[in-house]
Amino acid sequence: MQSWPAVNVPRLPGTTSSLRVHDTSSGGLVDVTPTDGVARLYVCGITPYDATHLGHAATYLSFDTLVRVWRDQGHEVRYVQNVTDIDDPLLERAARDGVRWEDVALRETELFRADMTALRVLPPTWYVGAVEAMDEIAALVLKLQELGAAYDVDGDVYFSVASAPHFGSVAGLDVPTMLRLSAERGGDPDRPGKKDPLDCLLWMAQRPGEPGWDSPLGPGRPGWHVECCAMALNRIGPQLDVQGGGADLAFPHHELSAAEAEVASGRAPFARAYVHAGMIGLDGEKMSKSLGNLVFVSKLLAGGTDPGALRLALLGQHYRIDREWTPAQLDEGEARLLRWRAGTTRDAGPDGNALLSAVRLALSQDLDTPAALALVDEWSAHDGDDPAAPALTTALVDALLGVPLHPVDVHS
Ligand code: 5CA
Ligand code: ZN
Repeated sequence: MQSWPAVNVPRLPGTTSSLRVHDTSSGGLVDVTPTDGVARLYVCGITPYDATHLGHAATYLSFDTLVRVWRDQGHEVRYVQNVTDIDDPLLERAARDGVRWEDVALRETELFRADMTALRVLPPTWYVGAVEAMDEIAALVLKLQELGAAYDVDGDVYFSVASAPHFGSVAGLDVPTMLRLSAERGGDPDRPGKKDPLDCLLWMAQRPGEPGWDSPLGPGRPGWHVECCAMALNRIGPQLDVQGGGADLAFPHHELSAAEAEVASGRAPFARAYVHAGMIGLDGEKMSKSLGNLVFVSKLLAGGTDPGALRLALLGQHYRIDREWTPAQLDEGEARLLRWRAGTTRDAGPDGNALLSAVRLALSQDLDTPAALALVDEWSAHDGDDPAAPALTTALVDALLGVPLHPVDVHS
C-alpha cells in the first residue's frame, strides 16, 4: 500500500546516543538504542473508519517523536505500520451506512494519509494493508498449525495461548482482567469449543455474505493479532526494538501478537519495549469511534488550524498520560508557535548548542516533549548573544518536534 510523502528532516550538529522509553512489560524505562545502527519499529495502524481523530493523531505523533530521535542519533529506522482494512468493525460500519466496506477503507485510509502528511509525520518504511498481506498471514497461520500452536473450532483456526511460554508477560494482567478486556476488545472468551477462553482467532472461515480470501486454510479472513504479527516478522524480523500503539492495544492485541510471534520464530521477547501512548478523551470519555465523541484532524485543518500549532498542542503533554482534549490546548499551541516564530526571527538568542543538548536530553528520557517545549519557551523568552542560535533553534524544532517555524521545502 502506498505510504505518504517523506518529509525533509534537517541534520543537526553533534549527536546523543542513548534513548530510554517506558516499557509496559517491565513497567520501567528500557534502553532502546539499537546495537547495529538499525532501529526496528512496528506501530499498529488504523482500522480505516472515522479517521483521523485526535486520539489517533496523538498516538502517531508520539511514535513520530521516537523516529525523529532515532534518526537524530544517526540510526536507520525500519518501520512498519499496518492498515486493518478488513475486520468486523469495518464491515459493521459499511452495513450501517449502506456502503461497500472497500470504499470506506479506501476513503478513510486516504484521509489518514492526508492528515499525516499535513502533520509532517514521517512515513513508515512499509505501509501495509491486511488485504494485500493475505498470503503471508495465511502462511503464518499454517506455520503455527505445524508447530502445534493452533487448533480447529468448527472450521475456524485458533491460537493456543498454552503454547506460548511468555503469554501474559506484555500487559502483566490477572486472568479476570484479561477475560474482561478480551470480551471488550474483539475477543470471544465465551465461544464454546475453545481450549482456553483467551485463545484467539487466527483464521475465520468465510461466513455467508462476508468477504473471504482463498488460502490453504480454505476461504476466509485473518484474526486481528496475526495480521500485525505476520507483517512485523516478514519485514523487520523476529525482534523489534519497539512495538507501539495506544494503551488500549496492550491487551489483548500486543499480548497475543507477541505470543504468536514468539512461538512462530522461537525467539523471545518479540520487542525490547512495548510502548503505549495514553488515551485522549473528550468530555470525560475516551475519544473513540464507538462512542462517536470525535474531533477530526481534517476538520480542524479545514477550519484554518495551523498543523504546527496542532502538533504543539498534542505534544504539550506527556505521551503516556491519559488526557482530555480541550480547545484551550490548541490556543496554547497557537500562542507557542507565535512566540517561537518571534524568538527565531531575532538576530541572536541564548546559546543554541546548550538548548539543543537540553532538548535532546529531555527527549531521550521517555520522549519528554513537555520538557522539550518548555526549554524552547525559555530560550524564546530570553535575550542572548549567540548569532547562530535562531537558525539552530529553527532546525531543531523542525527536526525533533516536526514543526516548521518558517517556510521550508517540505518534500525531500
Ligand atoms: N488497527 C488497529 C491496530 S492493529 C487499531 O487499533 N486501529 S484503531 O484505528 O482503532 O486505532 C489506531 C491507533 O490509535 C491505535 O494505536 C489506538 O490505540 C490509537 N487510539 C485510538 N483511540 C485513541 C485515543 N482516544 N487516544 C489515543 N490513541 C488512540
Ligand atoms: Zn496491530
